[in-house]
Amino acid sequence: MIQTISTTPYLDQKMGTAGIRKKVKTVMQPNYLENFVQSLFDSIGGVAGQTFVLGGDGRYYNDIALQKIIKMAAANGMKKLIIGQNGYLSTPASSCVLLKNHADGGLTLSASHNPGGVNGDFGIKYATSNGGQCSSSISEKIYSRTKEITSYQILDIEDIDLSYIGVQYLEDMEIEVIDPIKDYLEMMEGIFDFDAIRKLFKSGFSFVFDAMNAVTGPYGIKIFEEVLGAPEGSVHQAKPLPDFGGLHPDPNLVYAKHLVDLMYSDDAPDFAGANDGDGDRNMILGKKFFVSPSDSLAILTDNYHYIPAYKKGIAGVAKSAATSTAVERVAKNLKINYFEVPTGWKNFCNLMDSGRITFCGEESFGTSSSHIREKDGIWAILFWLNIIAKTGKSVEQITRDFWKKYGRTYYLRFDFDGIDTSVADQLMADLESKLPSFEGQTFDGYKVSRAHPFIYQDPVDGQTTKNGLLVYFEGGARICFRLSGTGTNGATLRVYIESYDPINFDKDSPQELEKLLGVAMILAEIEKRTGKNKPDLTT
Ligand code: G16
Repeated sequence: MIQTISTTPYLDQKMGTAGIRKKVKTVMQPNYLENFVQSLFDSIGGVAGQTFVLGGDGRYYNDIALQKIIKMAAANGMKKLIIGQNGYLSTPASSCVLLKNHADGGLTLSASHNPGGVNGDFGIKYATSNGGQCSSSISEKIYSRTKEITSYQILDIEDIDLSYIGVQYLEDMEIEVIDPIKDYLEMMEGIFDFDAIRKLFKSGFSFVFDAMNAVTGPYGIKIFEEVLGAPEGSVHQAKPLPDFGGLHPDPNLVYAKHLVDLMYSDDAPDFAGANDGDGDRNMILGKKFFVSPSDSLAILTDNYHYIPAYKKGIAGVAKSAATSTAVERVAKNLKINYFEVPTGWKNFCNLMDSGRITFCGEESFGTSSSHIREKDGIWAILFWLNIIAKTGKSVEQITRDFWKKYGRTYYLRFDFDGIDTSVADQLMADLESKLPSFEGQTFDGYKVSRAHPFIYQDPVDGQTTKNGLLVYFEGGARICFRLSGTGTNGATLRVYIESYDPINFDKDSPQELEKLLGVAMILAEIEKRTGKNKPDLTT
């Protein structure tokens, strides 16, 4: 039944910040998916005798892709595939299952927060045996292979039924269909004080979890409603849909506006959390209050002692360079390790594997710890609930206490979307060459103290990565410029801006950062080069 099918390469199968992401219609081209999967298998020396975890966020085309991958895995001699029932596994649950089973690798079919449906995006995240996404050197190898592939192997058989939990065999390959929630729930029970959170809900604490019609809906119902006792109906948009019900499943102030509107209304519950398509991102809101992701990382770190699993201490914390510096002040105060890494969760993994850090997070609504090697949306919400249950304070009080202790970092990210790739590349190259000349100059009242590219040397494998350009100003303000690695429509220029105020915590962030945005536009000549006089998206 094994067929060897001849194919010709596609030249655009390069992985970005987190796996490969393409328009669904691109992936539907003949042999497109098969070429990528076979190239992946080939470039890691084949998968004969290996065990992989397979799942996804249920987006459009996942059902077809799952079947193709199962048949290719068997044809390539894989020993075992562990698959989430009906093909569902959130990205954090996938990492959890991979680690628990000591699997060799994992494939999560997701384009994360990108929209779904036939006109949306499809993606594959590839994790290695440490539970985290593969390093850039492995993705480069896969990319090289995609450019020379001539054939792939696949079984010519009927589709496999993934609706029953249990074991079945395909040729010599074992397929274990698992409950996608069970292992993940057990892990969360081992980290947090579930009894304290149960009491909190019992006391009438009102709560909404918005799953954005994506994969964590069933996880939310099980964990928050059934196990922790949040009232039925607390989980909104709980049914995973292939097109996310038309939503852009990215939990931020723009794409989760419905939730923000609820939280700023007079009917707002005490707490709201939201996740993205594959459940690795999170947004935290209190009554008429939004917690910026950079602050959230810093607040969780400062409050680690409320969580049973971290009570004995944490080794350190890391953030991406683009993320605000709020957590740096916490690390200094707690006297724990502190690292800044390039954007991309994979860059935290060596630090976790080597015991250098326990927590990590990014401005792009991602926070997690070394319990897995991915960011974890539900983990972050449980962490907040656990702090609230222990302190009896609201989201706003906890955040204000934090600002009082450390000062407030005003922070926003401004995106300029759909730029011609060559224009964006040239903009970054020219900006980089001009950076040294900015030092000492004053722009609209902001004096540049230093300006340089962000270059990271991984302390474990010694690999050097350049990612983004940084401009620091006297007084603690900072601008970071970088190009996104997750888009599917031209280039997105991301401009991350922060300022620091040790005393005044009630300024409006857009107003506070307006002048610095103007400075960023001048430094990078954004309008002249892109024709855009304002960002397309502010988060
Ligand atoms: C991925 C990565 C994150 C990164 C984010 C945005 O998240 O895992 O590390 O911060 O993309 O990356 P970029 O700025 O390059 O678009 P996700 O949730 O999309 O997997």
